[in-house]
Amino acid sequence: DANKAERELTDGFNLIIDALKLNGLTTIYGVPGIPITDFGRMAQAAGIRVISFRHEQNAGNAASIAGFLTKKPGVCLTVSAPGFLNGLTALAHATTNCFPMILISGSSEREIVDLQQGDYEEMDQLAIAKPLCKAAFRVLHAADIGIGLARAIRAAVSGRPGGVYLDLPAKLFGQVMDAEAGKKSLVKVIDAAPAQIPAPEAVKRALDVLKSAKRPLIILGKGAAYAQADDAIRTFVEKSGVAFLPMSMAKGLLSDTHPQCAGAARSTVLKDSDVVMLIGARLNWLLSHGKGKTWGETPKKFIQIDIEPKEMDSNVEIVAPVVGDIGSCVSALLEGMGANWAAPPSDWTSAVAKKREENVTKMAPRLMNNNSPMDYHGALGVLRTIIKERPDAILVNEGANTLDLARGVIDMYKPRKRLDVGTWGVMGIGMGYAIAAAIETGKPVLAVEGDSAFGFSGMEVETICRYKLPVCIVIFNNDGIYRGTDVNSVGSDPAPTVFVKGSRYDKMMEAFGGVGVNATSPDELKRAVNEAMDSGKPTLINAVIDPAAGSESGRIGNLNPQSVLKKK
Ligand code: OXT
Ligand code: ADP
Ligand code: MG
Repeated sequence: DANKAERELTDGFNLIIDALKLNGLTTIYGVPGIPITDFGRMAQAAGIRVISFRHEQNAGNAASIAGFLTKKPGVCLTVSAPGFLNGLTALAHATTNCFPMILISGSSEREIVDLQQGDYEEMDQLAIAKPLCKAAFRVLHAADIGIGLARAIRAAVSGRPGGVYLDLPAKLFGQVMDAEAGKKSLVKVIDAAPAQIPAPEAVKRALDVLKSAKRPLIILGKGAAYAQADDAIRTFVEKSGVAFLPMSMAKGLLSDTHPQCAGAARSTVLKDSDVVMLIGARLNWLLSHGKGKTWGETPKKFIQIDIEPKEMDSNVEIVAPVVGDIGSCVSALLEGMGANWAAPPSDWTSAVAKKREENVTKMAPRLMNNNSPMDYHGALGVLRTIIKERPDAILVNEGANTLDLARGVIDMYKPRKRLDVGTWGVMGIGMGYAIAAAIETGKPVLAVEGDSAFGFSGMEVETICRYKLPVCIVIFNNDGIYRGTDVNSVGSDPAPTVFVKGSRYDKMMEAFGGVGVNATSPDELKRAVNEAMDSGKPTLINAVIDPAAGSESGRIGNLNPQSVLKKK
């Protein structure tokens, strides 16, 4: 009757799996080891997709972007102390970027950790995670697993989304309880991210300010992309007739080729606009905090739509705050506009269009060169056409010059297709994002990577090959960070910004059975990328870029502190 007894019992392992499945969390990104190895095996056997990485930071980045793409928390699973800390960077990054994610980490025995008696991988993980994420919870009893996960899910996706830490001590996994009681203890979260309806007065105030504008501008941020209110946003922007500026990850929410898109007239619209409506974008460093030279002399009135009330007035006065979820807010605005909304003055819209055409025309010839070694524009011109022909593909992008120039050159046509370094400008998101994008969407992924940027997550090419993912990585190899030309004037060590010259990253891919290509001209690059996108085979293209082509820190060199004492 041992069998009968077993049938009537459940344990921590099974309850965690059941709780995840009950809530539709069917993919786990992680790295196995004590105390979670068996858990991963059992989860896989129970039908959960377990994607096993080479480093937790990449698994965590994958989980965070899965959250951004799906509005469900991405799940990352790590071992105690060092694995936890590796994942924690990604958790903090998710929180900073407002992506919903749950970092689940095994941990060592509380009794030993709290007395600091030197347990295996001892660390007070809950205390360390707390200041770096939106919420942190620990489950000590199997009967609380259901509630613990429910709290984690709600905390991650409701209000402003973010990262949540869930601490599961090793002992919990093996804890046994009555199966029936266990089943009853699970919680299927109802309405995890409730609609937050804006106040009618706030909507009216915003419309009044927008109506009064002579030179209005709408800025779309990645919060607007996350909201998945694509139709409402498109209708609102078109009905208003207002020029829109997409932040990097909001590109494609409306096509970059849309007649109202002011992406190619950025300086002009920031300087000369009089009313600016922010939709899911913060006035942080990426928008020069809403003041100073970038914003010109014209006095501004800001309207801001955001789910987080504390975001209002964070940098400058917001004359019309609209607090709520973007879907509800934009729908309410649309309704309030009525049937006869007047388009903005045509001198403004045509001034914006003129500036945009000037910049586009200026850039066009640079994109058509077939130089070898390549410069950024020659290589990006090719990739721009490939994305135009394959608008469903997902573009992952990191680096400095490789990032900034690709953002400007490569037009996006559909929402949530451009994934990049985000609010922190962090290197290392590349392979984690590429893997999760392929897993979550099933679409082909093109990862455009600086050679330095790639190095932060490069070992995951093995993961890409192992899971046979349709990921094509193009490394813009200019022999270094920003440029490959720096020299050390006093000794024989290389300068801190340069790498081994003439490296062949394509060989890394071949080591794991993927396709490696060395491309020295735009024509070769084009052929190789198209082949990869057609075949869906894991491919890495080493694109040889002129080491002198880049500039210091890409387009944000102004943020580097300067030494007045530096010898010339
Ligand atoms: O209007 P104007 O005339 O001004 O023109 C603008 C647009 O209107 C126009 N435009 C267009 N023209 C024509 N056609 C089209 N389609 C078009 N679209 C736009 O172009 C200009 C510019 O437009 P843009 O780009 O929109 O505007 P701007 O002014 O640049 O916008 C400002 C910003 C701030 C919003 C924007 O620049 C931005 O989003 N920047 C993000 C920058 C960022 O995050 N950078 C990454 C960090 S840099 C540094 O920190 C690096 N590190 C250190 C490090 C990091 N980050 N992380 C970790 C964990 N450790 C260390 C490292 C190590 S970068 C780096 C590696 C770099 O080396 P790599 O080898 O990887 O890369 P390479 O540089 O290639 O060697
Ligand atoms: P970007 O970097 O593209 O400018 P940010 O990350 O700075 O964008 O801003 C995103 C903003 O969107 C955050 O302030 C966040 O609170 C907000 N946000 C995220 N999701 C929603 C949503 N569903 N409804 C309303 N606001 C949201
Ligand atoms: Mg480089």
